Amino acid sequence: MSFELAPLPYALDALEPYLDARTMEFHYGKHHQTYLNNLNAALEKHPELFKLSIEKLLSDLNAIPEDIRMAVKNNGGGYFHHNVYWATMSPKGGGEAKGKLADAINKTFGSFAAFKQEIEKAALGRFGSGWAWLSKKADGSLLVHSTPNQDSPVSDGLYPLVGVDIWEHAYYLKYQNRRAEFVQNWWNVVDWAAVEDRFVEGQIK
Ligand code: MN3
Repeated sequence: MSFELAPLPYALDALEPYLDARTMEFHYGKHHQTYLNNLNAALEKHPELFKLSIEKLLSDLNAIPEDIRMAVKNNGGGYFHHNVYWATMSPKGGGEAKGKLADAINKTFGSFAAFKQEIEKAALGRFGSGWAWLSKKADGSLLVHSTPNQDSPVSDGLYPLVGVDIWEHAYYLKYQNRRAEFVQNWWNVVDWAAVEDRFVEGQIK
């Protein structure tokens, strides 16, 4: 039983004009698919690992056999992070967090605007490829942070709620080098109801 590419929950052009269809076509159809293919190819060498969830695999990399550990870290991270990315965007997204998530954001960062600044600082401060995240710590509190490459929050005991992909493949076709403009536009498609569901129910399992 190998890992699979979940269908996109919307059409490739549904997040226009903020995320363009051509970028989505390559990002989902090629980049995400390749992470998945490489993850499955690595796990074929130790097929007993297919019974674990992707979060579980990434949460304890030392338990992964050494011959595939780096492949699982990189491609498993890439597979998992894009699952989260697509699932936390929507053509009806944007606006601000509500409910329990809004309460937690206000408590941690002071305001939603201050939280946005923290994410943008993390995204723009990451040299090279990676992600900027809002994650939940084991004690349920929130953290904004950045990870390089496809290093996963779950490998540090953090549960990612929402993240912005700051690999150039996520924005270069439309925004070229303008990462800040891309991040500004990404806010318009964040599905805060989906993020709140992850906050309330999400855990590594
Ligand atoms: Mn990507």
